[in-house]
Amino acid sequence: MSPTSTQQQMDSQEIHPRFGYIGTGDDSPPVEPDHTINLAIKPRDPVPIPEFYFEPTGLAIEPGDTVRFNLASPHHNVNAYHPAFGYTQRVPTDAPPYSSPILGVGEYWLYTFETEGVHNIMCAPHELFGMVGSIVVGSPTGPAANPVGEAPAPSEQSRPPEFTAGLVLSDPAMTPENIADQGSVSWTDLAPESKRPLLTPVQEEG
Ligand SMILES: [Cu+2]
Repeated sequence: MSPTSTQQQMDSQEIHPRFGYIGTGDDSPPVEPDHTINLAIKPRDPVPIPEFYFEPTGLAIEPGDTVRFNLASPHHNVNAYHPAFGYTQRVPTDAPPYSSPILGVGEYWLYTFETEGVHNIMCAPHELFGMVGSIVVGSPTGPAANPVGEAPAPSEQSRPPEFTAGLVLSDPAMTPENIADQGSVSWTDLAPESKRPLLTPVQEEG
């Protein structure tokens, strides 16, 4: 029985346009990355919900550049804001619905951004806590150049970045123009109000 083309592609040493490339610390990647983004967690006492974030949170790159997403802490993924996943279109309209699996500490994911324009990405487990990022590929254009909550309009099948995800992507430092100007925007460049958790844990009854 021959494997499916998807399996062949996932087994190969290529960076797949939908599935990227999953690596571990001691392998040799198929492509040397041009940029690195860390997937991080930082406690914030006394609030029980830590900060979940991409570092840098905003990054300007060129079409064809490869980004290495490093797992500095466990249980994250990288996911495009794509209608195929039920989100409003916040990657260029001709970008594939790309995503990584949930990864563990010591693993990394490589992705080559071929499509020019603004790519809003998120970590699916931690999106609503604000773990989102914006990668400006070549030019600050496309659907994600629109402010969160404006066009493209959500539908019944798609939702915009909500809760802290919406705050982070609306921070003044995270405009596509600022990311393009600065080249890189750190999580520490964002206002504290943009990081505040809007979801709270269930209180245990005494
Ligand atoms: Cu995460």
